[in-house]
Amino acid sequence: MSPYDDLKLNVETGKRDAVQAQVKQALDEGRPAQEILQEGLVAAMDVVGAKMEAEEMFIPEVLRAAKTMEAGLEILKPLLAVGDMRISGTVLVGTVKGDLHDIGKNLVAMLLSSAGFEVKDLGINVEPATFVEKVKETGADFLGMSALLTTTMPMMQATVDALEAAGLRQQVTVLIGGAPVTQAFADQIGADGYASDAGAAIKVAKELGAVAK
Ligand code: B1M
Repeated sequence: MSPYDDLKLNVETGKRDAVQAQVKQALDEGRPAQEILQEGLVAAMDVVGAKMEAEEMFIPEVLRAAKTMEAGLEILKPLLAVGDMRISGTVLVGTVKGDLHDIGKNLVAMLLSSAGFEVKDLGINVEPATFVEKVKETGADFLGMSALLTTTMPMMQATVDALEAAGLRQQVTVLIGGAPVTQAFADQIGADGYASDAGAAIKVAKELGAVAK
């Protein structure tokens, strides 16, 4: 029994108003925004994922749950900001080609932005060539790629290779993440960093930023 059981069920079943009210209530009770995010909203999506895998939930219901989760996240957003120190660094973020999942990527973008990075979000289903073009165009310091499907992870490798072929690999620090992505995979494809969640993404970007050009 967790204090977030009701909230999780309401995310799962798409009860937007109830979710927003419960998030507000949890904040009023003094619960930390990070806890509400992880143990409530993100945990609900893990239940949804398990049900999706077991074919107990289907795409329209999963989408509804995702939108409901985002409605809860809207309320937490201002409280998840992690500081106002400006850091010199531009980060391009995007979900790789073939992949439409963007909740995690949006969360990473939001927290990086609140940590002081200048973030440019390229959206979902981003081709390796588009990542390369945008790195060239913006001179970004970091490229952050997200993948939620094992079948789209190879697009991260394709993007790293395309950066190499364009002679841009040394100019940009590549950071990757997403549920199926691991440090071992990051090492394998020659990415500079891996982060398991949005909080870790900031930490890794700051560490890598300190050693970048
Ligand atoms: Co999708 N889906 N989905 N789905 N979906 C998963 C990923 C899945 C694990 C569900 C399951 O079967 N258990 C499974 C993947 C299996 C696999 O590849 N091993 C799956 C599948 C199979 C599919 C489809 C193929 C289903 C189908 O059509 N038959 C299809 C593919 C569509 C496509 O992309 N081409 C599909 C579709 C969808 C929806 C569109 C319905 C919807 C996405 C809506 C949207 O994003 N706007 C959806 C959803 C919601 C999910 C689950 C349930 C939840 C994902 C989520 O938003 N989590 C997911 C199951 C799960 O992950 N538990 C599932 C919450 C979010 C905050 O976490 O995205 O992990 P996450 O992000 C985290 C970290 O990973 C990390 O930080 C984030 C915040 O802490 N992170 C980074 C992410 N990116 C990062 C980048 C970084 C650093 C860290 O650096 C740059």
